[in-house]
Amino acid sequence: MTNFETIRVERRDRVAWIHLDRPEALNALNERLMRDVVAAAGELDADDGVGAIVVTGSERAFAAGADIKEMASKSTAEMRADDHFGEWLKFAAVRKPVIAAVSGYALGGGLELALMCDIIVATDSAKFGFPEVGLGVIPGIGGTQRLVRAIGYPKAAEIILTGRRIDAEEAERAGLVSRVVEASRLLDEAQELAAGIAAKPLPALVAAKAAMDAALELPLAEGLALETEHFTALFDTEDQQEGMAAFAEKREPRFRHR
Ligand code: DAK
Repeated sequence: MTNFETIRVERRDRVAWIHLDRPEALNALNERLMRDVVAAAGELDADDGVGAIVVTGSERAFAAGADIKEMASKSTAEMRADDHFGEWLKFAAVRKPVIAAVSGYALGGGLELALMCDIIVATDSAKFGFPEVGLGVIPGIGGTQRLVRAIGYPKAAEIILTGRRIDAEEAERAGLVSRVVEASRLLDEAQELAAGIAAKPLPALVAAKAAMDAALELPLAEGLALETEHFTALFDTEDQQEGMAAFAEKREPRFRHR
């Protein structure tokens, strides 16, 4: 694994952890951090020994947004020319399940990073929001698109247009967060959740994620056709044969993730 400046990568069995590690800036997403996260996620996605990835920050901040100081003096032409955040699309395209374990602030680009993950687990101290309009801009790493798809237009509109922060309880009610846990339990709960997922056959996980992604993009008939295609293709995998044989033989399956 490459050496990184702004993150730490850790492996626990089939679960890989990406710890955002810029404490001096509350994990604000500067260009270096983006490149580190995208490179690490790419390596872990390609590693057969990894079944799920968890992204987390510190107790105080998951990530407090894109790095305001880095972009403050840029012009429209400069922002357009360096496609500053285009790389994040590669993170969103990771094939394996990704969990965001959020404590503290997940604001702006930090919330957008969490929205690129499949599941968000949060502590009761978590605070989510899009402060961008108050900075004279709008969410620009997918926030306007993914929040609307995640929780529906009216609630997303209130969050984006007011810049108001919501707490973990409100985020869970809105359907943004799948579970809220005590601060001291966050890493253990995320590990248990990720390990439970990673123990499942990898081809099925990848197919399920691809099919769910299609639900956000395609008309229903096309999505259903794509689901059928993924479902059918799994019948040539060893894990499908093992999973169904184990069921019939009333024993635990031994998946080989292929
Ligand atoms: N950027 C840079 N530095 C940040 C930062 C950020 N987003 N957030 C915090 N920091 C730094 C602070 O400046 C401070 O540094 P020093 O002054 O000590 O050097 C340090 O982290 C600790 O922060 P505070 O002293 O402010 O800590 P507090 O507990 O008092 O407040 C806070 C925590 C999270 C409420 C506050 O730091 C805050 O409001 N932070 C900014 C939150 C925010 O507005 N986030 C949205 C950023 S805009 C793009 C697409 C998308 C975007 C950009 C470009 N393109 C397509 C190109 C996205 C934009 C955003 O995310």
